[in-house]
Amino acid sequence: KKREVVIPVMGMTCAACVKSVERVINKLPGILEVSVNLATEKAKVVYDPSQTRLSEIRHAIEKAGYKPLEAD
Ligand code: 9UX
Repeated sequence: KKREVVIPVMGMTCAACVKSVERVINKLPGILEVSVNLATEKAKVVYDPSQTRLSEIRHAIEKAGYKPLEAD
């Protein structure tokens, strides 16, 4: 099973921020694709919801120092 979510993320100001967010999300189990866009301030994640919950993705973003808003 596969689910796609787009999460607005506040606080990313440079390309290294983008890489940090991508890295912490990619560490979670069952992550299939991650694409973070600095211009739109959104993280698109394709994942297996039986392995990682959306709340865990959001928590990983917060722990890295950024602010996830409500998913689209
Ligand atoms: Mo760039 Mo982001 O110097 O937390 S890494 S602003």
